[in-house]
Amino acid sequence: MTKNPKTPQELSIWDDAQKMIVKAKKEGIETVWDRFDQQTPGCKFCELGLTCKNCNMGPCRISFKEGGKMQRGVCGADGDVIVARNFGRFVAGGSAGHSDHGRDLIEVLEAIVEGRAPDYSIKDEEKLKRVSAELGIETEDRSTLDIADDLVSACFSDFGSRKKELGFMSRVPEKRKELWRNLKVIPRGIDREIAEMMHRTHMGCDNDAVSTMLHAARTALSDGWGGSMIGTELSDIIFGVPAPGKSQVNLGVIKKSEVNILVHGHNPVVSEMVLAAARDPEMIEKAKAVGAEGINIGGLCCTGNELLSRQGIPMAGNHLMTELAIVTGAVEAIVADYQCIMPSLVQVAACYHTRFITTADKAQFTGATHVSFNPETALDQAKEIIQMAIEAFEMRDNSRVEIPAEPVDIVSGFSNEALLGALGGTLEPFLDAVKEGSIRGVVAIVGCNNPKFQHDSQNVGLAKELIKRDILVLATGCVTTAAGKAGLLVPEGAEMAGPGLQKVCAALGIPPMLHFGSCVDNSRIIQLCGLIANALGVDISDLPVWGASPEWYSEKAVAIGVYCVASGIPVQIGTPPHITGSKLVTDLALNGLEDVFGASFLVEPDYKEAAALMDERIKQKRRALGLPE
Ligand code: XCC
Ligand code: SF4
Repeated sequence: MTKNPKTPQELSIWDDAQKMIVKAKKEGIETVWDRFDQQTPGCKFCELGLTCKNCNMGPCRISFKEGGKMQRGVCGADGDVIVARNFGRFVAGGSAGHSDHGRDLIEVLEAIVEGRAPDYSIKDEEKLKRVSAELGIETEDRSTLDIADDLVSACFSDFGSRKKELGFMSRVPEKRKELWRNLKVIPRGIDREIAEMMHRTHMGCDNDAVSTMLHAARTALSDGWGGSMIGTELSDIIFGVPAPGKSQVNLGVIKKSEVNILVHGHNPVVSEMVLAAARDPEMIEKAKAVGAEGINIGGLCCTGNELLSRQGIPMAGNHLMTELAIVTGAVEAIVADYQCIMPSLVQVAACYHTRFITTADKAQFTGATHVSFNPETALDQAKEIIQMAIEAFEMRDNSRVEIPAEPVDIVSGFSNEALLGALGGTLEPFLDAVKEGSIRGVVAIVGCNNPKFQHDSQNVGLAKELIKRDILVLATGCVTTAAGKAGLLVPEGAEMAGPGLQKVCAALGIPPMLHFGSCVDNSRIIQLCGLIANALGVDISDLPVWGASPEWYSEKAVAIGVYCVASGIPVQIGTPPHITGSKLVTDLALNGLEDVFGASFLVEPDYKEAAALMDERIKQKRRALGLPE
């Protein structure tokens, strides 16, 4: 039963989504929007962050007694402490997700070094050497595997407790590092900061909201400049550095005549191998033998972004499109690794011939087919998965197939290396464009969808508002598909940009919005900010840059937001996290952090307002740098 029925047009800005929402309804399939409606309104106490279940004297919930006095939990914790503890654990959850993903890449590199992963290799030796040298590893006259062996050790040791500072602190401008040292938030060990957050938020430990919030910053920094950065760099070393190339987006990338397999999740270790197996002539023959014209791999969410940026495979959809992709009736298999995979996909897949296949032992779904993916047997297991999809193709009910759109072209696969390449090997032309004002600033729009908003309305709306103002926009994560569908990821998209950005795009042949990869790849963007700050001899907080996540939903998105702010990059978000029950914590997030880190959060649900406020700050920053507004 729907309490507040909305039209498909109100739920998503996209035609392909709207058509599939109608089809789902007709076929009696429940979607994220139905469940969102059932769950609304959410619990007020939880929304404010004023509930605590951290011990068994509770659960407790805090409200204001008459006279405005704040109640306390059974242990005596007040609302500020409870909100900060909840937020701290939220950030720890997100940091753990990105960082554990990073660790999985180290394990694959280790297996390559030890000769246990015959299906993987080191694709980019040059990057291996470059990154290793940055981490202080000797690279002269040494074999690739010896260097890689040391890199494995260096990365693993960033997860532990033996270091005073993470390896990639070498990429952080000196001024920023000094600030972190003084505040005691310089990240020491990735697992350590996460574990310490769990410790601090146990009953009777860190009972000062500001102190907990500062550790939230340290935890998030260990993600951005640690776990995520390791994830990105090792993925580049193993699978190659992204370079610009053409691809396509929307549900139209699903092909009626082919065996369609959608990879979903985050870790390229699985999806890269599924792609390799799908390209195997023997598997293609098998697909043809059951009447298909071929095997088509499409991406969902961030593992899709990983494959898109390195291999140019098309994106079927972002977070809120994942159920709807199955509703096309033409998906033979969803191959999932971990994170952001709605449990409901098992039920939606069961309404069709679609096989829902999980691959990570740490992300199993009741009702799914589980293939315990192991780097040592990866290609064979990937072929086994393809085989299941081929068998499913024979069960497809073609009378239920509806592919609702023609795909839209995009250019994707930017990276710092690719950007520098496009600029002729130096940042100078880019800095010149910023100095003269043809690029007035840079905003990274990252992250998710959330049914609290009309799907992708904010992601696309904000991007368009910004490029109009000659602000270059970078996209990562689920924003990518939105940007692509809106025509913003092709050079012709520059028609929607202001005159300055238009000129730059024409000169370089680039789109006004650059796809920078998956969400762990936001580490590329903070690294780039560090490079620019160093080139200008300033701190990151002096730059005319922003992060934004208008439709964010996940713990990981908040971890990204916090590491950006702590790195000196202000962040716009469309909805607040569950902190508004504490005035102290909310004020800190919106204003106080400005004095601590030189950046803070802006909560603004209206993209036009958000763009105007962001522009205002970009002007201020330009003025302070002595640049024309
Ligand atoms: Fe998840 Fe990364 Fe958000 Fe998309 S953008 S909904 S976190 S898949 Ni990262
Ligand atoms: Fe309640 Fe304190 Fe226990 Fe939380 S830690 S549940 S506030 S008694």
